[in-house]
Amino acid sequence: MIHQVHSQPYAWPFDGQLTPFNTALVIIDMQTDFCGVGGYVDKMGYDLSLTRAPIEPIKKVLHLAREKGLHIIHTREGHRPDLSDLPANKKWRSQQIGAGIGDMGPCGRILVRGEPGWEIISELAPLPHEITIDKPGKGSFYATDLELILHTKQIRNLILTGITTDVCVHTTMRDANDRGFECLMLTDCTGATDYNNYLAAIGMIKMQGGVFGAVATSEQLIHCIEKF
Ligand code: C5J
Repeated sequence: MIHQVHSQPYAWPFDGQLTPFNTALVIIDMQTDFCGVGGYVDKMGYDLSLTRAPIEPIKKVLHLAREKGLHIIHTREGHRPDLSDLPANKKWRSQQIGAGIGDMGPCGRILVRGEPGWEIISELAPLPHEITIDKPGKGSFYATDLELILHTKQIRNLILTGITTDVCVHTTMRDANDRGFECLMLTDCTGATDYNNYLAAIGMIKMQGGVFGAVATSEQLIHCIEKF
């Protein structure tokens, strides 16, 4: 049976091969450091309402995805406590903007694994059987076992959500598309530190007939997977 989401610029997935077994909901970096008071994004001085906006829509999609048996994958950006996996230029850049990775902040050491700010927010906490990918970079494939897991579980379709749209979500989507995964980004389930960048990131996906995949609202996805 063919299932497709009424997405743009094409109905997703391209071939209608959408089942709970070949599809994962990927929730990227919904950590206090990116959307909580006192976290990394807050310390850099950005408006937290932009990165908090996707919390409720993701909650709704996550609830239904769990009910329908889709694969659920969470990611966390962060570094080892000894910072041995933190490139010097990333450390330098974060210090320039007043939120040095590894430095102490109101939520513990910024973007360091095991610290309170690095944890996924309680509203979207992973269940014990769900997969969590710890990544040192923006993309979810770089220096992780995500691709191995997707191939092992025969997952071909990725529904991308999380923060930030123009950085970690986009890097992951571009990388996934190059690897042959069929990607859908949910526009209300993602947010950026800059609203114009959020809009531009959505535009970039839709260009050239869907150069990195397709986009839809959570409602459009829900309408489709409710039928599973
Ligand atoms: C950033 C992310 N923006 N999760 N990380 O540094 O998008």
